[in-house]
Amino acid sequence: MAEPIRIVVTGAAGQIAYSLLYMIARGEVFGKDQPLILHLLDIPPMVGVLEGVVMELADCALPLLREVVPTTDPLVGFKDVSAAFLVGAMPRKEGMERKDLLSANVKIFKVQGEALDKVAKKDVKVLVVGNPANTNALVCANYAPSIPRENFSAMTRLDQNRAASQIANKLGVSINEVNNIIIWGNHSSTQYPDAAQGKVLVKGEWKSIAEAVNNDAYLQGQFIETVQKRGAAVIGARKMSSAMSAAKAACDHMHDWWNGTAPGKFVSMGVFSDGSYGSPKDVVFSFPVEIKNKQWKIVEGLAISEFGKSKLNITSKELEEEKNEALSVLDS
Ligand code: NAX
Repeated sequence: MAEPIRIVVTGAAGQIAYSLLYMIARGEVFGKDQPLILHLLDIPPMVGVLEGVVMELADCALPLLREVVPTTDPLVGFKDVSAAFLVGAMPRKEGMERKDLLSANVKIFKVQGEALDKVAKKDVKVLVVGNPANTNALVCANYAPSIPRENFSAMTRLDQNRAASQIANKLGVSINEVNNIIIWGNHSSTQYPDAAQGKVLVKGEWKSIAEAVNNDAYLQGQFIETVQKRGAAVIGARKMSSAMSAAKAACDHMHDWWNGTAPGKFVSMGVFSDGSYGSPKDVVFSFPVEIKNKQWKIVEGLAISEFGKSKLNITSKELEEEKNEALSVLDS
Protein backbone atom coordinates (compact mmCIF):
# COMPACT_ATOMS: atom_id res chain seq x y z
CA MET A 1 0.00 0.00 0.00
CA ALA A 2 1.06 3.60 -0.67
CA GLU A 3 2.55 5.85 2.01
CA PRO A 4 -0.09 7.93 3.83
CA ILE A 5 -0.72 11.46 2.61
CA ARG A 6 -1.72 14.36 4.86
CA ILE A 7 -5.01 16.11 4.19
CA VAL A 8 -6.31 19.12 6.12
CA VAL A 9 -9.92 20.16 6.66
CA THR A 10 -10.46 23.57 8.25
CA GLY A 11 -13.69 24.37 10.04
CA ALA A 12 -13.38 20.76 11.15
CA ALA A 13 -15.84 21.18 14.02
CA GLY A 14 -18.52 22.62 11.71
CA GLN A 15 -21.43 21.03 9.92
CA ILE A 16 -19.97 20.57 6.42
CA ALA A 17 -16.84 18.99 7.89
CA TYR A 18 -18.99 16.55 9.85
CA SER A 19 -20.02 14.86 6.58
CA LEU A 20 -16.85 15.68 4.64
CA LEU A 21 -14.38 14.06 7.03
CA TYR A 22 -16.19 10.75 6.85
CA MET A 23 -16.36 10.80 3.04
CA ILE A 24 -12.63 11.58 2.75
CA ALA A 25 -11.64 9.00 5.36
CA ARG A 26 -13.66 6.32 3.56
CA GLY A 27 -11.45 6.79 0.50
CA GLU A 28 -13.96 8.50 -1.74
CA VAL A 29 -11.59 11.26 -2.86
CA PHE A 30 -8.03 9.95 -2.92
CA GLY A 31 -8.81 6.30 -3.59
CA LYS A 32 -9.58 3.13 -1.71
CA ASP A 33 -5.90 2.19 -1.43
CA GLN A 34 -4.52 5.55 -0.29
CA PRO A 35 -3.93 5.72 3.48
CA LEU A 36 -4.56 9.13 5.02
CA ILE A 37 -3.54 11.30 7.94
CA LEU A 38 -6.30 13.82 8.58
CA HIS A 39 -5.48 17.23 10.04
CA LEU A 40 -8.48 18.92 11.67
CA LEU A 41 -8.11 22.69 12.05
CA ASP A 42 -10.57 24.88 13.92
CA ILE A 43 -10.47 27.80 16.37
CA PRO A 44 -9.89 27.59 20.17
CA PRO A 45 -13.58 27.86 21.26
CA MET A 46 -14.28 24.70 19.24
CA VAL A 47 -11.63 22.47 20.83
CA GLY A 48 -14.22 20.48 22.80
CA VAL A 49 -16.34 19.81 19.72
CA LEU A 50 -13.22 18.86 17.79
CA GLU A 51 -12.45 16.22 20.44
CA GLY A 52 -15.87 14.72 19.82
CA VAL A 53 -15.21 14.60 16.07
CA VAL A 54 -11.89 12.84 16.72
CA MET A 55 -13.69 10.26 18.88
CA GLU A 56 -16.30 9.63 16.21
CA LEU A 57 -13.68 9.24 13.48
CA ALA A 58 -11.96 6.63 15.65
CA ASP A 59 -15.29 4.91 16.23
CA CYS A 60 -15.93 4.73 12.47
CA ALA A 61 -13.09 2.16 12.41
CA LEU A 62 -11.90 3.19 8.96
CA PRO A 63 -8.96 1.16 7.61
CA LEU A 64 -7.46 3.99 5.51
CA LEU A 65 -7.35 6.46 8.39
CA ARG A 66 -3.88 6.17 9.96
CA GLU A 67 -3.87 9.21 12.24
CA VAL A 68 -5.95 12.26 13.14
CA VAL A 69 -4.30 15.54 14.15
CA PRO A 70 -6.72 18.02 15.76
CA THR A 71 -5.28 21.52 16.13
CA THR A 72 -5.99 25.23 16.38
CA ASP A 73 -2.56 26.20 15.02
CA PRO A 74 -2.46 26.78 11.24
CA LEU A 75 1.26 25.93 11.18
CA VAL A 76 0.42 22.46 12.54
CA GLY A 77 -2.76 22.13 10.48
CA PHE A 78 -1.07 22.85 7.15
CA LYS A 79 2.24 21.07 7.83
CA ASP A 80 3.19 18.82 4.87
CA VAL A 81 -0.37 18.59 3.54
CA SER A 82 -0.99 17.37 -0.03
CA ALA A 83 -4.56 18.67 -0.16
CA ALA A 84 -6.44 21.31 1.79
CA PHE A 85 -10.18 21.74 2.15
CA LEU A 86 -10.64 25.29 3.46
CA VAL A 87 -14.15 25.06 4.83
CA GLY A 88 -13.86 27.16 7.98
CA ALA A 89 -14.92 30.77 7.66
CA MET A 90 -16.65 33.50 9.59
CA PRO A 91 -20.40 32.96 9.14
CA ARG A 92 -22.71 35.83 8.24
CA LYS A 93 -24.45 37.02 11.41
CA GLU A 94 -27.64 39.00 11.70
CA GLY A 95 -27.17 42.64 10.82
CA MET A 96 -23.81 41.97 9.18
CA GLU A 97 -23.20 43.68 5.85
CA ARG A 98 -21.58 41.77 2.99
CA LYS A 99 -18.59 44.07 3.42
CA ASP A 100 -18.17 43.08 7.09
CA LEU A 101 -18.29 39.42 6.14
CA LEU A 102 -15.72 39.92 3.42
CA SER A 103 -13.46 41.86 5.72
CA ALA A 104 -13.51 39.16 8.46
CA ASN A 105 -12.84 36.41 5.95
CA VAL A 106 -10.13 38.17 4.04
CA LYS A 107 -8.15 38.28 7.28
CA ILE A 108 -8.67 34.55 7.94
CA PHE A 109 -7.58 33.59 4.42
CA LYS A 110 -4.53 35.83 4.60
CA VAL A 111 -3.33 33.98 7.72
CA GLN A 112 -4.07 30.61 6.13
CA GLY A 113 -2.31 31.56 2.88
CA GLU A 114 0.79 32.55 4.83
CA ALA A 115 0.72 29.29 6.79
CA LEU A 116 0.28 27.20 3.62
CA ASP A 117 3.19 29.07 2.08
CA LYS A 118 5.42 28.23 5.04
CA VAL A 119 4.62 24.60 5.75
CA ALA A 120 2.44 22.88 3.12
CA LYS A 121 3.80 20.79 0.25
CA LYS A 122 4.52 23.00 -2.75
CA ASP A 123 2.18 20.94 -4.92
CA VAL A 124 -0.69 21.12 -2.41
CA LYS A 125 -4.15 21.32 -3.98
CA VAL A 126 -6.27 23.91 -2.17
CA LEU A 127 -10.05 23.96 -2.39
CA VAL A 128 -11.80 26.94 -0.78
CA VAL A 129 -15.37 26.25 0.32
CA GLY A 130 -15.80 28.99 2.97
CA ASN A 131 -17.61 32.06 1.65
CA PRO A 132 -17.07 34.32 -0.17
CA ALA A 133 -15.25 31.33 -1.70
CA ASN A 134 -13.89 32.89 -4.92
CA THR A 135 -12.41 35.95 -3.26
CA ASN A 136 -11.14 33.95 -0.28
CA ALA A 137 -9.25 31.70 -2.72
CA LEU A 138 -7.77 34.77 -4.41
CA VAL A 139 -6.57 36.21 -1.10
CA CYS A 140 -5.20 32.87 0.08
CA ALA A 141 -3.19 32.37 -3.12
CA ASN A 142 -1.80 35.91 -2.95
CA TYR A 143 -0.33 35.17 0.48
CA ALA A 144 1.22 31.90 -0.63
CA PRO A 145 3.58 33.07 -3.37
CA SER A 146 5.77 29.94 -3.23
CA ILE A 147 2.82 27.74 -4.27
CA PRO A 148 1.66 27.99 -7.91
CA ARG A 149 -1.60 29.89 -8.08
CA GLU A 150 -3.08 27.17 -10.28
CA ASN A 151 -3.14 25.12 -7.06
CA PHE A 152 -5.88 27.32 -5.55
CA SER A 153 -9.51 26.87 -6.46
CA ALA A 154 -12.98 27.77 -5.18
CA MET A 155 -15.97 25.49 -5.02
CA THR A 156 -18.86 25.91 -7.47
CA ARG A 157 -19.40 22.16 -7.73
CA LEU A 158 -22.41 22.27 -5.44
CA ASP A 159 -24.06 24.67 -7.88
CA GLN A 160 -23.12 22.36 -10.75
CA ASN A 161 -24.56 19.34 -8.95
CA ARG A 162 -27.74 21.26 -8.14
CA ALA A 163 -28.06 22.27 -11.79
CA ALA A 164 -27.48 18.73 -13.09
CA SER A 165 -30.03 17.40 -10.64
CA GLN A 166 -32.65 19.91 -11.83
CA ILE A 167 -32.11 18.90 -15.46
CA ALA A 168 -32.09 15.15 -14.71
CA ASN A 169 -35.34 15.57 -12.85
CA LYS A 170 -36.90 17.66 -15.60
CA LEU A 171 -36.01 15.10 -18.28
CA GLY A 172 -36.65 12.03 -16.15
CA VAL A 173 -33.13 10.62 -16.58
CA SER A 174 -30.56 9.55 -14.01
CA ILE A 175 -27.90 12.00 -12.85
CA ASN A 176 -25.05 10.21 -14.64
CA GLU A 177 -26.91 10.71 -17.90
CA VAL A 178 -26.43 14.50 -17.63
CA ASN A 179 -23.01 16.03 -18.41
CA ASN A 180 -21.13 19.27 -18.93
CA ILE A 181 -23.45 21.78 -17.31
CA ILE A 182 -21.44 24.88 -16.50
CA ILE A 183 -21.43 27.30 -13.60
CA TRP A 184 -19.82 30.57 -14.67
CA GLY A 185 -18.43 33.25 -12.37
CA ASN A 186 -18.96 33.76 -8.68
CA HIS A 187 -20.36 31.31 -6.12
CA SER A 188 -23.12 33.80 -5.26
CA SER A 189 -26.51 34.75 -6.55
CA THR A 190 -24.86 36.31 -9.63
CA GLN A 191 -23.52 32.96 -10.83
CA TYR A 192 -24.64 31.89 -14.29
CA PRO A 193 -25.75 28.25 -14.45
CA ASP A 194 -25.55 27.37 -18.14
CA ALA A 195 -27.23 24.19 -19.30
CA ALA A 196 -27.12 25.08 -22.99
CA GLN A 197 -23.63 23.53 -23.43
CA GLY A 198 -24.64 20.38 -21.58
CA LYS A 199 -25.45 16.93 -22.90
CA VAL A 200 -28.05 14.38 -21.89
CA LEU A 201 -28.29 10.69 -22.75
CA VAL A 202 -31.63 10.04 -24.41
CA LYS A 203 -32.37 6.52 -25.68
CA GLY A 204 -28.65 5.66 -25.88
CA GLU A 205 -27.64 8.87 -27.65
CA TRP A 206 -25.98 12.04 -26.24
CA LYS A 207 -28.08 15.04 -27.16
CA SER A 208 -27.80 18.72 -26.37
CA ILE A 209 -29.77 19.67 -23.24
CA ALA A 210 -31.14 22.75 -25.02
CA GLU A 211 -32.61 20.44 -27.69
CA ALA A 212 -33.90 17.83 -25.22
CA VAL A 213 -35.57 20.39 -22.94
CA ASN A 214 -36.74 22.48 -25.89
CA ASN A 215 -37.85 25.31 -23.65
CA ASP A 216 -35.57 28.39 -23.62
CA ALA A 217 -37.90 30.24 -21.26
CA TYR A 218 -37.33 27.52 -18.66
CA LEU A 219 -33.56 27.31 -19.19
CA GLN A 220 -33.16 31.10 -19.02
CA GLY A 221 -35.67 31.59 -16.22
CA GLN A 222 -36.88 29.06 -13.69
CA PHE A 223 -33.86 26.77 -14.07
CA ILE A 224 -31.33 29.54 -13.37
CA GLU A 225 -33.35 30.95 -10.50
CA THR A 226 -33.82 27.57 -8.85
CA VAL A 227 -30.07 26.91 -8.89
CA GLN A 228 -29.18 30.44 -7.77
CA LYS A 229 -31.64 30.30 -4.87
CA ARG A 230 -31.23 26.67 -3.87
CA GLY A 231 -28.96 27.48 -0.92
CA ALA A 232 -31.61 29.85 0.50
CA ALA A 233 -34.34 27.23 -0.08
CA VAL A 234 -32.36 24.66 1.94
CA ILE A 235 -31.85 27.17 4.76
CA GLY A 236 -35.57 27.97 4.69
CA ALA A 237 -36.46 24.30 5.08
CA ARG A 238 -33.67 23.03 7.35
CA LYS A 239 -32.98 26.23 9.28
CA MET A 240 -29.34 25.43 8.58
CA SER A 241 -27.30 25.81 5.41
CA SER A 242 -26.48 23.00 2.98
CA ALA A 243 -23.99 20.63 4.57
CA MET A 244 -24.30 17.04 3.29
CA SER A 245 -24.56 18.22 -0.33
CA ALA A 246 -21.74 20.74 0.18
CA ALA A 247 -19.49 17.99 1.56
CA LYS A 248 -20.34 15.70 -1.38
CA ALA A 249 -19.56 18.53 -3.82
CA ALA A 250 -16.21 19.21 -2.13
CA CYS A 251 -15.36 15.53 -2.55
CA ASP A 252 -16.42 15.57 -6.21
CA HIS A 253 -14.30 18.67 -6.86
CA MET A 254 -11.15 17.28 -5.24
CA HIS A 255 -11.74 13.79 -6.65
CA ASP A 256 -11.78 15.09 -10.21
CA TRP A 257 -8.78 17.37 -9.60
CA TRP A 258 -6.83 14.44 -8.19
CA ASN A 259 -7.94 11.78 -10.68
CA GLY A 260 -8.78 13.76 -13.83
CA THR A 261 -11.89 14.10 -15.97
CA ALA A 262 -13.03 11.55 -18.55
CA PRO A 263 -12.44 12.45 -22.23
CA GLY A 264 -15.08 14.90 -23.47
CA LYS A 265 -16.34 15.59 -19.98
CA PHE A 266 -15.80 18.84 -18.12
CA VAL A 267 -16.56 20.17 -14.65
CA SER A 268 -16.83 23.65 -13.12
CA MET A 269 -14.18 25.05 -10.79
CA GLY A 270 -13.40 28.54 -9.56
CA VAL A 271 -9.85 29.13 -10.85
CA PHE A 272 -7.58 32.07 -11.66
CA SER A 273 -8.96 33.77 -14.73
CA ASP A 274 -6.77 34.36 -17.77
CA GLY A 275 -9.48 36.56 -19.29
CA SER A 276 -11.19 33.69 -21.17
CA TYR A 277 -14.73 34.37 -22.36
CA GLY A 278 -14.33 38.10 -21.64
CA SER A 279 -13.97 37.54 -17.88
CA PRO A 280 -11.78 39.89 -15.84
CA LYS A 281 -8.20 38.65 -15.45
CA ASP A 282 -6.80 37.74 -12.04
CA VAL A 283 -10.03 37.05 -10.22
CA VAL A 284 -11.07 33.53 -9.23
CA PHE A 285 -13.80 32.79 -11.75
CA SER A 286 -15.76 29.58 -12.24
CA PHE A 287 -15.08 28.06 -15.67
CA PRO A 288 -15.62 24.72 -17.34
CA VAL A 289 -12.33 22.84 -16.96
CA GLU A 290 -10.82 19.57 -18.13
CA ILE A 291 -8.28 17.92 -15.85
CA LYS A 292 -5.30 15.71 -16.67
CA ASN A 293 -2.31 14.81 -14.45
CA LYS A 294 -3.78 16.98 -11.66
CA GLN A 295 -3.66 20.09 -13.91
CA TRP A 296 -6.85 21.85 -14.94
CA LYS A 297 -7.30 23.61 -18.25
CA ILE A 298 -10.14 25.97 -19.15
CA VAL A 299 -12.29 24.54 -21.94
CA GLU A 300 -12.03 27.06 -24.77
CA GLY A 301 -14.13 27.74 -27.82
CA LEU A 302 -17.61 27.25 -26.40
CA ALA A 303 -20.31 29.41 -27.95
CA ILE A 304 -21.84 31.99 -25.61
CA SER A 305 -25.17 33.52 -26.55
CA GLU A 306 -25.98 37.21 -26.12
CA PHE A 307 -28.07 36.20 -23.10
CA GLY A 308 -25.07 34.31 -21.69
CA LYS A 309 -22.74 37.28 -22.28
CA SER A 310 -25.03 39.58 -20.30
CA LYS A 311 -25.03 37.09 -17.41
CA LEU A 312 -21.22 36.76 -17.53
CA ASN A 313 -20.92 40.55 -17.33
CA ILE A 314 -22.98 40.70 -14.14
CA THR A 315 -20.98 38.06 -12.28
CA SER A 316 -17.68 39.49 -13.61
CA LYS A 317 -18.56 42.90 -12.23
CA GLU A 318 -19.34 41.45 -8.81
CA LEU A 319 -16.04 39.56 -8.66
CA GLU A 320 -14.09 42.69 -9.55
CA GLU A 321 -15.92 44.61 -6.83
CA GLU A 322 -15.19 41.88 -4.27
CA LYS A 323 -11.54 41.85 -5.28
CA ASN A 324 -11.27 45.63 -4.85
CA GLU A 325 -13.01 45.47 -1.47
CA ALA A 326 -10.66 42.69 -0.36
CA LEU A 327 -7.63 44.69 -1.46
CA SER A 328 -8.85 47.75 0.42
CA VAL A 329 -9.28 45.67 3.61
CA LEU A 330 -5.76 44.30 3.23
CA ASP A 331 -4.32 47.77 2.62
CA SER A 332 -6.02 49.28 5.68
P1 NAX B 1 -20.23 26.03 10.38
O1 NAX B 1 -20.46 27.35 11.00
O2 NAX B 1 -21.04 24.85 10.81
O3 NAX B 1 -18.69 25.64 10.57
C1 NAX B 1 -17.66 26.52 10.31
C2 NAX B 1 -16.51 26.13 11.19
O4 NAX B 1 -15.39 26.94 10.82
C3 NAX B 1 -16.76 26.36 12.68
O5 NAX B 1 -16.44 25.20 13.42
C4 NAX B 1 -15.82 27.52 13.01
O6 NAX B 1 -15.35 27.48 14.34
C5 NAX B 1 -14.71 27.27 12.00
N1 NAX B 1 -13.82 28.40 11.76
C6 NAX B 1 -14.11 29.74 11.79
N2 NAX B 1 -13.00 30.45 11.60
C7 NAX B 1 -11.99 29.57 11.44
C8 NAX B 1 -10.60 29.71 11.22
N3 NAX B 1 -10.03 30.92 11.14
N4 NAX B 1 -9.85 28.59 11.10
C9 NAX B 1 -10.41 27.37 11.20
N5 NAX B 1 -11.72 27.18 11.43
C10 NAX B 1 -12.50 28.26 11.53
O7 NAX B 1 -20.34 26.29 8.82
P2 NAX B 1 -20.56 25.25 7.63
O8 NAX B 1 -22.01 25.05 7.42
O9 NAX B 1 -19.68 24.08 7.84
O10 NAX B 1 -20.06 26.13 6.39
C11 NAX B 1 -18.71 26.51 6.24
C12 NAX B 1 -18.54 27.50 5.11
O11 NAX B 1 -18.94 26.95 3.87
C13 NAX B 1 -19.36 28.79 5.28
O12 NAX B 1 -18.53 29.90 4.95
C14 NAX B 1 -20.44 28.65 4.22
O13 NAX B 1 -20.91 29.90 3.79
C15 NAX B 1 -19.68 27.93 3.14
N6 NAX B 1 -20.46 27.25 2.11
C16 NAX B 1 -19.96 27.25 0.85
C17 NAX B 1 -20.56 26.57 -0.20
C18 NAX B 1 -19.99 26.57 -1.58
O14 NAX B 1 -20.64 26.02 -2.46
N7 NAX B 1 -18.81 27.15 -1.85
C19 NAX B 1 -21.83 25.83 0.02
C20 NAX B 1 -22.08 25.48 1.45
C21 NAX B 1 -21.68 26.53 2.45
O15 NAX B 1 -22.72 27.47 2.56
